[in-house]
Amino acid sequence: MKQPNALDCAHQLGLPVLYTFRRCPYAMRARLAIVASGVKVEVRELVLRAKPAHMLEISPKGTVPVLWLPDGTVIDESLDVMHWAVGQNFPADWLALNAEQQQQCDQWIALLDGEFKRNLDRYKYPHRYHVKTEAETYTCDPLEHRAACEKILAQWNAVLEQQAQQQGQQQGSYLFGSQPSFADYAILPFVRQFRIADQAWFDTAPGYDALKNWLGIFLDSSLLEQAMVKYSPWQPGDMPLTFPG
Ligand SMILES: N[C@@H](CCC(=O)N[C@@H](CS)C(=O)NCC(=O)O)C(=O)O
Repeated sequence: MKQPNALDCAHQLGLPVLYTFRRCPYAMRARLAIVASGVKVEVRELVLRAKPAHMLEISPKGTVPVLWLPDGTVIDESLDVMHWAVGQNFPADWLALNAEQQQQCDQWIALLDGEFKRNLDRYKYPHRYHVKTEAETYTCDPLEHRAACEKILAQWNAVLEQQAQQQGQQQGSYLFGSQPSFADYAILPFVRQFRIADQAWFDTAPGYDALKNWLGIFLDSSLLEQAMVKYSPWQPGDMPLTFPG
């Protein structure tokens, strides 16, 4: 077998290197911002059970996404990668948030990355989580965690409904109006995951029309299509690939 050497992992295209995993919602939000900003990176797809040694060397916490800039800077939090991308070239069709909207955006993202994600994981993979009481230990109840996610989704549904009413239209509403923003693309990959956990239930659940409309537009978007292009897992020495391609 060919042994990797440092050069096999180096920046070969003069572009930032993005370690990513296609299905990860954190990596997805980073890729959405990269595509929307029109910046190019060298992409290194991976599988979570076999993370490249080089990625672990530059970011020992071992989560994706990881962006490695040509000057050696490592950005290994998805929101920071988003901020980096839009800081390079702010997407023409995104709403630039004012201070008040930014505060709201940060609050929603904290709710999403905290309470929503915690409950989403337990809804999707109940067998991985156990509830311990003094008397017994049992697997958590996925429906309890789905209900906790729903409470949060209902808030966003109400915001989206209000935006649609203000614009006098049903189609194309985002969290801050008729234009998408950082908040929408930071949140939508996780709402997509929530739907996938039980698609038949989600698609027929009453009371989420505005949210479903918002998600539906995202799912049909060319932005998502470009962000979800498939790459084979990278190995040191592979020919470098650019993203978007
Ligand atoms: N706070 C991190 C979270 C990233 C994260 O947890 N990513 C998951 C994949 S969805 C991961 O890499 N987990 C490591 C593993 O499963 O080994 C971020 O926003 O970038």
